[in-house]
Amino acid sequence: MNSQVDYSLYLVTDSTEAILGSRDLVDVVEQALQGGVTIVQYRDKTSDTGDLIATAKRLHKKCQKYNVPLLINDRVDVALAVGCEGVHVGQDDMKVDEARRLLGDDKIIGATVSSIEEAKVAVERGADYLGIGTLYATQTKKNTKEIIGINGIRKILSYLDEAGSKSKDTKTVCIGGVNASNVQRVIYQLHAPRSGSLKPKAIDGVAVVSAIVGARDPKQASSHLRQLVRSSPPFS
Ligand code: TZP
Ligand code: MG
Repeated sequence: MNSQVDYSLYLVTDSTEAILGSRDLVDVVEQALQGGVTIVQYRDKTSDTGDLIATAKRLHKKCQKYNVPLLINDRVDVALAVGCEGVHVGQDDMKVDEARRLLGDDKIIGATVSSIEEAKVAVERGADYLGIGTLYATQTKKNTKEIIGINGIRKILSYLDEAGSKSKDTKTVCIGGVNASNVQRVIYQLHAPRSGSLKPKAIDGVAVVSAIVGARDPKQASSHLRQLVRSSPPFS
């Protein structure tokens, strides 16, 4: 399953007034799908369970139309209720191996990691992919403590490259403050050769929230980001 998943332009949703405004999330996600996002995570920290399931079902229909996987942030129960393609768990959520027991081998399970130690544990527990961050400070997740920058992400990618086949097979995306103005520089800096250090494992995608959900034209923003990512080595 994992080998067929395209993580290159990973959309994480946000339902807050500050980013989504008064628009309908499902409309915004459909525009992003039209623009070419390759995977979607429904992230909603405030809705109650009934509303989460209702919105996730609507999102799943749209994602299926574009053959794009839908993951649910935090909530394995919601993913099970909806029958979507998987979940994304943070360090304070259900553990990856526990989620795997509930969801089975065919579903996608991703984990947020900010350090080599967290990456090691998530890989051991069977994560399909790692969301590595936070890259840059962002208004979208104000309370994030772990701003690790390009160097922090490079360290984790280098560790994964050296730590064995399971780590090598685990997919990776970076998250935090990525937008159209910096995405090509970010991708370049993550892989640029440096004297005295190993070349990190190639990243599989970039995850964005406000650069798409907060855009005036989410379709155009997605299509632009997709073109920027696709034309950057190692994606090109
Ligand atoms: N996890 C780490 S940073 C972040 C999440 C969910 C938010 C990223 O938002 P943006 O708008 O792409 O900077
Ligand atoms: Mg979480």
